[in-house]
Amino acid sequence: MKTMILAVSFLAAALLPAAAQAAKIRVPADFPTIQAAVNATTGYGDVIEVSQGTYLEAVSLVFKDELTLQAKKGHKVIIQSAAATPLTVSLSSCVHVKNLRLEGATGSSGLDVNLSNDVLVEGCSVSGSGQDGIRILLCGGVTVEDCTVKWVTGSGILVYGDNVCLLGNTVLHAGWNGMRLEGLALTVDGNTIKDCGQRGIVLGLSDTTTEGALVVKNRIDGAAQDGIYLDTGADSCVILSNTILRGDDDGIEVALGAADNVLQQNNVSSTIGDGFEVHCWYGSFCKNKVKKAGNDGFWVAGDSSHCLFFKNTITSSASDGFQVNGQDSTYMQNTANKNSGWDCVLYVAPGTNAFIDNKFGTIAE
Ligand SMILES: [Ca+2]
Ligand SMILES: [Ca+2]
Repeated sequence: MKTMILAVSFLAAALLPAAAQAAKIRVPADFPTIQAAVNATTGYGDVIEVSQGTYLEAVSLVFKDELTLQAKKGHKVIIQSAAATPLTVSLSSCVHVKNLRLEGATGSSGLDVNLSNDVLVEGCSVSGSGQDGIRILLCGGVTVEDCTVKWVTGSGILVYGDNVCLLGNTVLHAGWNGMRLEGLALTVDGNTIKDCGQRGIVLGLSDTTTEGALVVKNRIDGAAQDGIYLDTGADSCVILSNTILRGDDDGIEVALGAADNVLQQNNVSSTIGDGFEVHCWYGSFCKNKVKKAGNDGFWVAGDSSHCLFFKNTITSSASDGFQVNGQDSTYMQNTANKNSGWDCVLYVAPGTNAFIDNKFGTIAE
């Protein structure tokens, strides 16, 4: 037994030199600038710990593996750049960026992560950038968690990549969209988006596929356009338990060409446009609640078909509850009442849709 323990100890000792190469580098104690510290990292698992201060730099991490860049615990660390991006992570993997404030960047984005994988950005804040707040391009496996983006000219967070998670972030006063994403297996969970100049969350950048996104428990308040928008090519996404209020356009719009999406248990209230604007094919709309829509509760457009509307509740819309223009869809066990127009109005031949067991206060054909 003793021999075995010795053997294990020997093995551990043999493995130690590799681990021992990981260094802790302090800024400004060891290097005056963050970039100098980044350049000095060589091994795997290095940690750069930055002490309180404002660093006037545009820091770039290129070809780095297993590197952590973080503010010292309890220290307020600002990386400020007048025009260029304050922090860029490129061609790197296993990078952890934590508790940094990225400011300025009037000519660019606040944080760029590109051509990288396995990157975690945690507890950072971005403000003042002249383009997007955080931009993740051509990446796989990036998580942005508990970050704040505010007062940026472009979108709050822009994603073009696969397996990207946006968790518990706050976006305030983005000039364009709060979050705009395209890619496979994206997760947008528990974020707060307030007062952005365009849409709250957009799935789709171009017409290529955004497949299998999960958008859950986000709160979108005061978007100048739609709260959530599924663009053409957003397929097989799940939009679940989001809250959308005070929008200037529709609560949720699903564009023509988006297919096989599930929109369930979302709460939409006090929008200026429709609660839901539906153009899509094979959409499933279940147990959503729309209250005080400025137009229709559900405007089901003439280009939509093969959708299921099940157990949705619509009250107090300024126009109709359901305005049905689409075809070949099923309306089952929905409730609509106290809407200013008709609770349900059919502009297509009723025979193209199935109505089963709904509770509509008023109905017109
Ligand atoms: Ca719209
Ligand atoms: Ca609309």
